[in-house]
Amino acid sequence: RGGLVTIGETMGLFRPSGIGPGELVDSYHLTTGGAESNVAIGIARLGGTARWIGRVGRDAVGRKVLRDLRAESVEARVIVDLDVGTGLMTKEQRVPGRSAVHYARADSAGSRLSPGDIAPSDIAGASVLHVTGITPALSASASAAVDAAMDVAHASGVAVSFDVNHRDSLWRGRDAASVYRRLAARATVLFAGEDEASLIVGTGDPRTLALRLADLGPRTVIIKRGAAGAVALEDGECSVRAALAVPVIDTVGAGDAFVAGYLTEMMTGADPRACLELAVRTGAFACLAPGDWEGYPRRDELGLLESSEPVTR
Ligand code: KDG
Repeated sequence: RGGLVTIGETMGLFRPSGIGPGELVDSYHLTTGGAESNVAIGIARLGGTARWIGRVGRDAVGRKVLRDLRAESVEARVIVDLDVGTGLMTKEQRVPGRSAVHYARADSAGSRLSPGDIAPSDIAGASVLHVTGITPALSASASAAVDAAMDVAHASGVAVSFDVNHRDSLWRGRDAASVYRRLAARATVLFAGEDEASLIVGTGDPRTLALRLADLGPRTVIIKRGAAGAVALEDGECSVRAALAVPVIDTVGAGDAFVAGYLTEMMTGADPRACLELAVRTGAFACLAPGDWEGYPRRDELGLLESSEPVTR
């Protein structure tokens, strides 16, 4: 048994060459991104084993998704949908360090994920199944795929990690909170931002939010607070960790990096304090480079944030 397995949608990502209105930047670079595959890349960069399962279209973007994941040492099991294309998203930065993301993913290949795409053997051999609240928003079949994957995980004693990752524009008036409550109750480890936690259990300070989320069922709850750090609650014990201050270029993907850091350490049996340490460090690296996952650290780079050497040779 070993490593992480995750399911979700990964899209082509148009990254602008600079800051300004999207229609006026010089050019766009095509890269890829998806919350779950970002986590898989984060784990692989840190030396862990990660597998991603998802659907892409029969197009160049789908081939690029596969290529990027394999180049990052993620075991990708891709189902090629012959009828529709791979989803796309475009980033725009009007203010340094702040990004807007626009999706073109309605009825994309990734959103057609279904329970039949989940091979029990993909899940049963892992130590952690990671899912997010994005997938159930995509379609009824994608939502059922999350449930099917969790069923296999529960039947095989695989821990379930659930990151709420609320994307308001994908829910279009549907009741996201009740879906999140149901999935949180089935999770072993739950990650939520403060706003996401408030959506599920009402407002409160981070510790109160974590306690109320733990009442839903997960053994461990982590409240992600971005630049304010993070709080982890496990078996009633609370650990608090400040963030590392870095010059922020692009925060999109930092939450996934945080999760990758946390789960990498958790899979070695480390306690929440050690998991938070790697999580905030990995999250900080993610903010230093444009793109969702490009800035994620390798093991031997983790100390660079404290290095005083302007050049290493
Ligand atoms: O966490 C970053 C991702 O959320 C984003 O880049 C793409 O998966 C994505 C989504 O659905 O928002």
